[in-house]
Amino acid sequence: MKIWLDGELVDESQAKISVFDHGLLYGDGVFEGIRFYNGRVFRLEEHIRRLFDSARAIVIDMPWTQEEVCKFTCETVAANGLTDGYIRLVVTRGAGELGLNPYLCEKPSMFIIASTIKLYPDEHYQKGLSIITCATRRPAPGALMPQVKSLNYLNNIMAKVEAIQANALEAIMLNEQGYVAECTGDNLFLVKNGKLYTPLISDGALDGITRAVIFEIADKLGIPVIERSITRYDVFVADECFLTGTAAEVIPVVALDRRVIGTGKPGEWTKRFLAGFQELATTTGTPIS
Ligand code: PXG
Repeated sequence: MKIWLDGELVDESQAKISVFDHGLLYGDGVFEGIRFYNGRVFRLEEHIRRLFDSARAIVIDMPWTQEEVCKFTCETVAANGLTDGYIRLVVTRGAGELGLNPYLCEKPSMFIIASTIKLYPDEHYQKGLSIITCATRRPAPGALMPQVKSLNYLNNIMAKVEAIQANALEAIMLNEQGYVAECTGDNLFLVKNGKLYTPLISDGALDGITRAVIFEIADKLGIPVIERSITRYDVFVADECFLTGTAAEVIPVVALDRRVIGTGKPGEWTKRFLAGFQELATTTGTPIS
């Protein structure tokens, strides 16, 4: 596998980062996860824009332009001869002295991995997921900005541990007020009485690219979208529930904390969103070469 690392395509065995990199020492960095389908990168510009916004928000000066990073991303996919898969783009603060001070790091590092990812077994895309509510809370937006896709994922990983230990594949994370924020790596949607609901970004959700794609599809399907605070009650009494994310794509949820949601089967709206997503993902995007 060829990895893009600081301007060069190198063999996987040569793709190394310093133990003094603050990305590793302090989780000081940002990342993106991007999918490509049929030789086209889905929503590439949006992902790169969000990467630059994340970097800006944590005071990392990107030494490349957004156009250059788009080009590097496509080159990495092409160098690995892939047509379908997942890109992991990581920007770290770079190597520096011990101690939190990011200004002592000389320059940021960036690497791009083009590979594959699978969050949930295939069968769950047809039959739906049974998820839990976990005790691990989302950090307050004033502690860790939810829009920033940072390298601080311990919070989500502890939530994932809870899910796995409870024999579930995913967990709903609440914020400190008890409102639903999102799942460990996906945004959440509900359908109730012909309307689509999703948590506010300010309740601790990532401003997901797939979330935005769902808004577009909702517009086409003529279903109103409402962003507002959501509680577990809303999930329990919803007609339908599904999760979205670049890695997860669109996946139905049929139970929360062992309580059946709606009919207990993926709902009709959910299926329409799944189909709408697949259509866009497989027919649009930036050509790799
Ligand atoms: N919430 C969180 C916390 C995420 O990390 C999403 C929502 C979905 O956002 P997008 O923009 O992808 O629709 C994410 C997505 C990985 C990995 O290993 C990355 C994510 C999720 C799971 C795995 O690269 N990020």
